[in-house]
Amino acid sequence: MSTPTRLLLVNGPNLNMLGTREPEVYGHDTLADVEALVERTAAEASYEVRTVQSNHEGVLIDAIHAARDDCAGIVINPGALTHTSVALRDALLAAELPVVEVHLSNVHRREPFRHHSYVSDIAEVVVVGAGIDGYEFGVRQLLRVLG
Ligand code: DHK
Repeated sequence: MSTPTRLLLVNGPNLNMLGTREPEVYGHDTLADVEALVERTAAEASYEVRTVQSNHEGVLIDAIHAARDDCAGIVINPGALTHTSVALRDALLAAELPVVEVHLSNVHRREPFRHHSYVSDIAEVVVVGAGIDGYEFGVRQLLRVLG
């Protein structure tokens, strides 16, 4: 089977609130802005994007499992699940796809509980603190990894 020309963009809990949620931390751009930016960036390389945002861990896990069959890689901001979820980590491992982890804020400059990620050591690239631009960079890095 040929490699699919589709990426999965995963946004975790509370990221549906982008634009209104703590704008001093997460900025003024909305989730729709993030998704449009990712779609535009991927389209430059003729990749399409499937997007999922959920406040429910199982929905994200199901989407990651499904990506195994028809996506080439995953860009993920797991939100707070970054710091808590072995289940999400295991789903990413099960998908056997390259992963780029993105955080809008610089998690290392924030509370200590945000310093550990269950995803970073299984990600190809980790981008933190670049705001919405981090997603664009993350897509470009995923495309580089995919060759
Ligand atoms: C987003 C969240 O929702 C937080 O729980 C993480 C991350 C940081 C971000 O910076 O995008 O700790």
